Order: sequence, then C-alpha cells, then structure tokens
Amino acid sequence: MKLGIVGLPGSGKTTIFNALTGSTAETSAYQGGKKDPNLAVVKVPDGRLDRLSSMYEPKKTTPARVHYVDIGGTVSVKKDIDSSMDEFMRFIHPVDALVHVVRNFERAGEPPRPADDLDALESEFVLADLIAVEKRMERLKKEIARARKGDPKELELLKEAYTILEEGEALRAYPEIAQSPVLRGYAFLSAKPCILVLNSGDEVGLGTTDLRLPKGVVFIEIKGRLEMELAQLSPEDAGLFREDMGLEEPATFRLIRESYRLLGLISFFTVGKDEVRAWTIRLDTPAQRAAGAVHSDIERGFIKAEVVSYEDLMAYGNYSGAQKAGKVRLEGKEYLVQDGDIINFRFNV
Ligand SMILES: Nc1nc2c(ncn2[C@@H]2O[C@H](COP(=O)(O)OP(=O)(O)O)[C@@H](O)[C@H]2O)c(=O)[nH]1
Ligand SMILES: [Mg+2]
Repeated sequence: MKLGIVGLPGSGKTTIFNALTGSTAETSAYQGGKKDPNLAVVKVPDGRLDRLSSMYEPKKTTPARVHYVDIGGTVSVKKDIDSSMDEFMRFIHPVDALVHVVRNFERAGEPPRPADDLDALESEFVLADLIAVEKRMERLKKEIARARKGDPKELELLKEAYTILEEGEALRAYPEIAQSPVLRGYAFLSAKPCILVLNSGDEVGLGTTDLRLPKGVVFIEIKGRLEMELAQLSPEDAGLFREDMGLEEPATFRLIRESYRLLGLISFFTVGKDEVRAWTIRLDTPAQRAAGAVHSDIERGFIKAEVVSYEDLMAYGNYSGAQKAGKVRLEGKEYLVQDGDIINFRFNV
C-alpha cells in the first residue's frame, strides 16, 4: 500500500511523516525552496503475524509494508500550475490514498483554522481536476469529430466528472467515476481515497472540531510533534511515555488500520519453516488472484488453496490439530479469501 502525504505548507506534513515512519526528515517553519520528497517504508504491525512466527520459528518473518511519500512543495493550482503540478503528479499518481494533513496548532501567532484549511486544499484538488478534465475534453471532442480514435464513453464520463467538479465536489464520492477503468489513467486528485489527519499541537487536548468532512473521507487526529518525538525513542521508552501521558497505541498503527479499512484491504498469511509472511489484498479477491500476490507462476498453475483461518489454527494449537478437527479446507479458485486466512497454495508449473 502506498500513501501520499499532502497538505498546505506548514501544516506539519513532514512532522507527520516522521511520526508515522520514525524518520528524521527536516521539518521547517520556513517554507522556501523546493525539496525532494521524503520516502519511507514501514512494517504493518500485526499481532497475528507475530504469533504465527513464534509458532513456526521460520528463518524469516515478513510483514506487509506501507510506503509513505511526503511530497515536498505544494499543490497550488493558482501559482505556476504546469511545472509544480507535473512534479507533484509524478509522485501522487501511484499512491493508493492521500493522507491530508491539516494544521491544528498555533503557528507564529496564527490560530489554527482546520476547517478553512481543509476546504482550501480540497478546492485546489477539485480545481486541478477541473482543469485536467477540461483539457482532455477539448482534445477528445476534436478526435471524435475527426472520427479518429476518441472514445465517446470516455467523453460521457468526463462530462459527468465536469458537472460534479463544477459544483465544487470531489470525485471520490462518485465511485462510478472515481474507479472507472476508462478514466484510470488520469489519477484525479479529488478521486483518491483520503484520510484526513488533524495535526494537533501538544498543548490542546484531543477533541472534536467543527470540521466538515467531505463524503468518503476518513478522519483521525494525531498530535504530530509529540508522536514524532516518541517515534524517535526506543519502543520501551516510548511505551513508558505513552502510559504516563495516557496515550494509546502509536498514531502509525491507527493510521494503517484506517487505511486498510478505507481501501478495503485485508491480509492473508503463508507459513512454513523458511518464511512466515503477510500479504495484502483487496477484500473479495478470489483465491487464484490472491495467489498472484505471492507469485505469478502460482496464479497461473493454481490447483487448489489449502485454507485454515487464523482463529482455528490458534484454537487447535497447530496445523495438524486443526487438520484433524477438519478445519483445514480445500478451496477452489473462486473462493473469496478472508482476512486472516492461512493459505497453502497447490499449483503446478
Ligand atoms: N506546536 C506544534 N508545532 C508543530 C506541530 N507539527 C508541526 N509543527 C511545526 O510546524 C512547522 C512546519 O512543520 P512541517 O512538518 O515542516 O510542515 P510541512 O511544511 O507541512 O512539511 C515546524 O516548525 C514544526 O515544528 C505540532 O503538532 N505542534
Ligand atoms: Mg515538509
């Protein structure tokens, strides 16, 4: 899973990036010059994987991973759209979801205005998409008029998108457009699933605000600077501080969980003496396609999936116990893989 951190300048994007990844990228009150994006990969915490690993004692344990990119610079549609947008889009295009950071701390005497800031960046996304749709529609109309390759279905969808964007609405609330294969090449900003991170100062208690959440946006509140500092301590020290401050689990756990939920992602596991590993797939993925996450050869030569649920495996203590109890099933290629399934693919190549 890839997540792209976006937000107005000074909202705390890099601070949140550090909090989520334990990195030490430079944060700055001064917004000058263009910087390269910060990139990091973090393990998806999963207690089930830890328990499977102590059961099998494999040579290697491989968790699922989340890639974060903190895109330097800003999206400002008004200023210098072409050069800054191209650069921005190059990084934003491949992400599965946006993590939109909104400032909720006082900066240089400026009180937080999270609701306004949220609206401001949402409007920029909508405007950027509107411009992109408009450009593409022009070209497509010409192509169709000249009876060349233009796809009338695409034009139809673009017109619908245009109407929505013109109303100032994000495309993500309209799945038939946001997820349309015909429009997939565009990576519209307002079509990306979005997790709103309210970046709250250490001084204020966590609480509610007057945020008007756009449709389809998930919300979490993070004390960014505090979490960043904790992410740089050893897990033991961080744990003690958390206890003292009445903070629960690290922000990164919450964010990853919300992202999985928002994107409809689940995990299945493969186990063995060599490796115990977690794999990320979309909900409702058939077994044969899930096999492709492991290897394309296994997908191609798929015969059956030997499946036991994590709960059953734990309840019977080990694989043969679960097998004797009839809890290990042989499933065909259409079987929809469930969260926590432990799968042994049978295949031939
Ligand atoms: N008080 C306070 N300051 C913060 C917090 N998060 C970020 N800042 C400060 O805001 C400034 C901008 O942060 P940065 O992460 O660089 O923002 P970016 O421009 O969005 O990447 C820095 O001076 C940070 O120390 C926070 O939660 N509380
Ligand atoms: Mg930054």
